[in-house]
Amino acid sequence: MRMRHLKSRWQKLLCRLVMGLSLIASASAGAAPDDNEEWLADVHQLIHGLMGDIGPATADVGPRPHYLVEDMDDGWLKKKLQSCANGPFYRTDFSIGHRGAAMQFPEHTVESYVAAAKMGAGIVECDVTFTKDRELVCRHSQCDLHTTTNILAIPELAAKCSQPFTPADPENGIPASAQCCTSDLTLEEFRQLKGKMDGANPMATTVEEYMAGTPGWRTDLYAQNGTLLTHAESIELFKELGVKFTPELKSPSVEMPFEGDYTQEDYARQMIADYWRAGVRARDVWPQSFNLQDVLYWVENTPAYGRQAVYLDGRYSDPEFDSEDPQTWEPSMQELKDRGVQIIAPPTWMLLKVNDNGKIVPSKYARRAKRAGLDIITWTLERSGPLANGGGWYYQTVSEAINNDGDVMTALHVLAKKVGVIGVFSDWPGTVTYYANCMDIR
Ligand SMILES: [Ca+2]
Ligand SMILES: [Ca+2]
Repeated sequence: MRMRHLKSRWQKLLCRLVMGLSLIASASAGAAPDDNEEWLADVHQLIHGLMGDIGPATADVGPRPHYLVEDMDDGWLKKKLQSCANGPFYRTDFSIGHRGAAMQFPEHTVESYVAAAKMGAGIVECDVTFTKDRELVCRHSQCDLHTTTNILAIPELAAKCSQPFTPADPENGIPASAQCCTSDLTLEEFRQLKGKMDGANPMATTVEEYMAGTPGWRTDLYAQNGTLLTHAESIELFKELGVKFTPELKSPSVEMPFEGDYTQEDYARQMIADYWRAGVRARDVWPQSFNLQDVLYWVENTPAYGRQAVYLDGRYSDPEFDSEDPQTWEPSMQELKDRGVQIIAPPTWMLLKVNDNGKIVPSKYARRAKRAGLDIITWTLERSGPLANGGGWYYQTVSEAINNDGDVMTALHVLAKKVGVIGVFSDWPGTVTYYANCMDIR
């Protein structure tokens, strides 16, 4: 039975390879069959097809970083970065693929992850959530299937959504809506979905209009067949690519314990167990969560993996929070350190401010985190589209110093050299790889 199952999957894989697609999801069932040499050989062949000869020693950063460097304001940093136009470019752990390479590839798909690795991301992210049958899968949120996949276009699966598609009612000012969660589906049902660019059109009166929500500065060019995958499959894929791992335990959208007996701790433990099972060294894994309790759970119960656990700082959602006023940070940087947190990860804007001379410099938050001995990772570069109007949410503390696309490199330079972050998530890893390679940051 197992052989027949594998054989049919292998045939599917071959068929889709011919079509130029990528197929980790279809090559494995449930937990990745890491004892199966044939499966690994298939994966290896597939990666070779998508990656060519690109390995850790070379990265293909593509044209965008060169465009950004040319667009920079004049100065020594621009000259320095121009001097690196011919490389060499290579993989670096400083460059972290946020949801893969989500600027142009549908997030959390094989295609997006491979693109990230190809652009030199040394670490790639699977955001982790769970299905109805408690299988861990890569999605940014438990309930984003209606904006990140084609679920609404598949009537029998759309029928399982927590809330079906409801068209906009312009006369009464009511936007279109839907709510489709991984926990609405079994893994088998989840596997029938294809990834698309994240977005929805709130003015839509049809499903087709609703699904067409990609911002003009992204693209649907690579979004026709996004291959979804489980967390275990992402581990096998990343192993084959030779990249490291930064899974994020996403906050459940359903009440926990789920169905009465699946607790938050079960969920946090299950994510780590996938690495044990796959034989991944703890030092290659950076588990993340916005929930401090998850981070402390790993620190206390899975200490090898807790050592590099990343506390994602979402405290900005508290209106009292001020990245220039330590009195508003609770717990304090020192308290976090004392409780065993080693790495803190705020959004880029919390680490930056503009000084009296109009220059971007480290914020008080950044300086206090360093002083407490915390390492810092930050998110997310290349998620803001054109920067002519100040860059929006990710640049909110420095918008007065941001007025052209090349300013992303200036901000990145302050994060790297003045704040001293150890890694930067980006939606287009080539940009961070180019900078890091040029500055000899490993
Ligand atoms: Ca994430
Ligand atoms: Ca500028």
